[in-house]
Amino acid sequence: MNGHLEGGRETEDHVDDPSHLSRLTSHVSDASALLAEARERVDALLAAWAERVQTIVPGRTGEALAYSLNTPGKRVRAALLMAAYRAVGGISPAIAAVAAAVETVHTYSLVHDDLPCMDDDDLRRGRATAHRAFDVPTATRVGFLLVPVAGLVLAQAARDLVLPPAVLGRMARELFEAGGIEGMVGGQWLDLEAERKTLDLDGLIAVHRAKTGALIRSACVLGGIAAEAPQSSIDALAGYGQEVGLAFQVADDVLDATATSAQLGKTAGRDAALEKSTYVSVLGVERARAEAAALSAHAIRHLDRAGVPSGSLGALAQYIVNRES
Ligand code: GRG
Repeated sequence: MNGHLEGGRETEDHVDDPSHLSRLTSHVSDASALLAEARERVDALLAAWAERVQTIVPGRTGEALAYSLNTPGKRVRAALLMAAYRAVGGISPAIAAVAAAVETVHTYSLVHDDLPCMDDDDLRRGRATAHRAFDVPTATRVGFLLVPVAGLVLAQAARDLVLPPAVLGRMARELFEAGGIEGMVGGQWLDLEAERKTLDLDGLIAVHRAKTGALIRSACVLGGIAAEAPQSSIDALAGYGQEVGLAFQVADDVLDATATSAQLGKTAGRDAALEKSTYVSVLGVERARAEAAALSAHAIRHLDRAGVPSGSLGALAQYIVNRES
């Protein structure tokens, strides 16, 4: 090997060498392989955390925590994070632990989103929602407890990656700001307030970017921070993440209107039932699909402009808008 490692990251001369890159990423060069890898690694890590949290939180709440952590998701955020890390030269397999922290925050948001005081849903990831499998107070506690669990998962990830404390601090700030009032929580708040109101496209974009986009963008940025990439590459990942984050929610709006509950593993048609403004209600299905595709193409341009290899991230951007669940 000609290059050398800096904090688990390969130097730029290696990143720019296409033959080296293809060796590094050949096994994950398409979206389905990346997602399968992310699922395998992250599910194993979360299963270990599920066992561990049950020794700290006993009884029914511990069981419900384990149930939520072990409920299988697509792990799109994890795949994006791992692909972003590799795109800027990261090579450690321990990056999956950072992805597990993001998926833990995502899982908390789904547990709370499904509660009767929010979207009130019975089905999630093909299984009963946490408050249906257990009860509302237990599921409420589970959601809150998953936030500090995410902090523990992230701290362990930084140790596994042998990252300095300042990098852990930067990652923690990135993740919890994205998950907070200026990101996911704020977006959900706007979304709840918008029920039974008609939003225009700008209003809708503001909700989607915060509610769904912020955590997806953050997953991409975290890949860059964990690789200790230059700021210009992290900015490109942020631009990419912002576009695919919005595209993800536009595709979600389309799927909610066009797919079945069996296909989605969650109740289809929920947006119409809750009288929510969505890309489909504002633009119709076909224009919403076209908008998602345009956002995905635009996302890749952020990477190309900064010279960040866009193979795997490009494949994921396409998957995000073409997915069937
Ligand atoms: C206190 C106001 C307040 C909010 C708490 C509940 C909450 C925080 C935020 C909800 C955010 C949310 C549910 C956004 C929707 C994101 C979305 C499209 C989820 C579906 O993602 P997938 O398809 O799910 O990746 P899987 O199951 O595959 O992981």
